[in-house]
Amino acid sequence: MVFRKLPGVSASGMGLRLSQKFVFLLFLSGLVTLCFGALFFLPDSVRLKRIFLSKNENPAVTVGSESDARELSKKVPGDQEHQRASLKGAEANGKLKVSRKPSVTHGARTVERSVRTQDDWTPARAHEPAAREERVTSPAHHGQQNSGFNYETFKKCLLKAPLGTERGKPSDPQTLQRREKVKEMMKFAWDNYKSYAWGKNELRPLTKNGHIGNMFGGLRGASIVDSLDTLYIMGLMDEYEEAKEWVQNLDLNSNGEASVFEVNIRYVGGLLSAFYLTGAEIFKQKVVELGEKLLPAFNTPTGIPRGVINLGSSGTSWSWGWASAGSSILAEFGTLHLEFLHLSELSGNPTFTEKVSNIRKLLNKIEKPHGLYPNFLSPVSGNWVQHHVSIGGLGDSFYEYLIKSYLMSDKTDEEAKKMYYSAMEAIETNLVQKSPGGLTYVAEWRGGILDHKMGHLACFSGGMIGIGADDGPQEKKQHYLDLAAEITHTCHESYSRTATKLGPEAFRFDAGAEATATRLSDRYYILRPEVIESYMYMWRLTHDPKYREWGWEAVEALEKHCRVDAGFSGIRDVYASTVSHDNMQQSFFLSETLKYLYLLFSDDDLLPFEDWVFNTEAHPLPVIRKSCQLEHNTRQTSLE
Ligand code: DMJ
Repeated sequence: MVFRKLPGVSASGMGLRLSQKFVFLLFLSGLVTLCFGALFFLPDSVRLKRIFLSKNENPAVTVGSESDARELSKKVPGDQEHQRASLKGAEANGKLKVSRKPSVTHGARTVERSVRTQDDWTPARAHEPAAREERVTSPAHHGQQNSGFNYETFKKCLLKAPLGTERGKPSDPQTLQRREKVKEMMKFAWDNYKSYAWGKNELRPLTKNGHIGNMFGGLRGASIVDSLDTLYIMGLMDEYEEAKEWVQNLDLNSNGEASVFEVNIRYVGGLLSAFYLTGAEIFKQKVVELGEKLLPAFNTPTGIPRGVINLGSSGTSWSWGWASAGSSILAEFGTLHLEFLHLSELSGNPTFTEKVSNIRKLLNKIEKPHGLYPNFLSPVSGNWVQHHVSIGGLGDSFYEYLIKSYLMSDKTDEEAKKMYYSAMEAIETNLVQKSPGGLTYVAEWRGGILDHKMGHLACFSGGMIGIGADDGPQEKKQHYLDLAAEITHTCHESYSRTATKLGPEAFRFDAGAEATATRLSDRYYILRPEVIESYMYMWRLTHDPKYREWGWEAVEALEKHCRVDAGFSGIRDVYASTVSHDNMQQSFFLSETLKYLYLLFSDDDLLPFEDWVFNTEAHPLPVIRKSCQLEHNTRQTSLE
């Protein structure tokens, strides 16, 4: 049929003019676009999205803002650790939303044996009957590639015995007594966890029960895995055996939503350390299996992992709902390098290394405002999402892992070294400040505007700058040591200016404040380690006795204010002499706070820095000496 066009008359015969028809069509198409678009913008469109989008499609970026997260996290101070500066891992009791976005697609240097050779190792261990070392049996676990990793070779490539001559026993009686006290605290914390919360993630010491939370995606026993190496180095061998026994049945087939970062630093880090210290095959099997479950989080257009993953078979991953515009967090995706290199080492699977090398490559390439690394990056576009920079929460361990990657590579990873020292330059130029009272602090940066605040989390930086002092420009060595000492001093001030002698979550340097919390919401202390961590590093680097004294002040304060009938608890207000407890014994108290205190009161040969770097949860990981391992393997092959 042919329609004859009459001027001004609709061809359809509906009485509409051509222009009217055009407007009508325009309206219709607008309506359709609007309805379809609404699926993506309505706050709870998740289920619909799941219907309309396949897992391989890349949805629009998520919504959520940093300030939302801050507000929400303020409501749950000190309850759950996920959190850098109260923002990190902010599912806070399940109150923060996770944006359910389906994942998109997902030198060889000659080793100098300067101090003690490997041959000295065995006699050293003979003094330590308690430190049982377990033989590696089968080379490869089902489902794992044959890595060629050999535990005996690994040990030969260490420069010193991991536990020292006498497990780091200090010679002077007072230090020894203090160390014994710390060990007693660990046993007390452990025994209570065992009695009231066994198999749960943390102990609630007031109500005497366990806490599971939703940070680890259905994984259990965070306190057990986090404690393995602390128990072992303290010589609490019965307790270590109980923990190891439990790990035999650690169920990795959980289906929940986990923080990639938290699972990595606590579980992967804890299992790796336990394996390297003991050689027990079970830890290696578990850690490689768990590492593989984290891999789908990297299936994004850029390879920058998302923050949350379903550990079940779907491997779906999401961005945190609170992170700006579906972004990933610098301190989260920047804190995988050490563990992932070791996962490749143990499994023989290069994928782990490739994933983190790719993150490094992107960060190296991308333009940095004033040389600084903002905290939020889109895993879709690979661009910064906003310009908040911090060496505390959201940024912190990214910088830590740069210098530690260099150290862990036997000082061969030049790229990490370069990135670390340039970042330090930018931080010094833009963030490091001196208060009117003469305290050095590291402020935060919000698109060029300084926020004169330092979080407890940022206090790890004293130690980090200290260990990095040696390998930077030689003319800056003393400068970095001084800066490290000044920051550690400021962090100590934040403790000594409170009624409890424990430090607040954040302290400020404005409106007349000098290292004190001005907001009620910043006054809590959740058994965090960062200040003590810096004491430990500064002690090893300088042997200035003040660091041990400061550590002892912290022990006394913990005993007085945090120890309760059934464990240790965080407190809600460090400025109140009558404390109110938060009823949570965080797993990092066992893995970090008590371990750093124990090391502070030990000789330097317990986990010597020449051989070990600590991951951000204080799990020691050995320096990888490729050339040494190669040399031994070649020798071995030629003997066969
Ligand atoms: C720990 O889980 C780690 O140190 C992490 O890097 C920061 N937060 C806690 C301790 O405060």
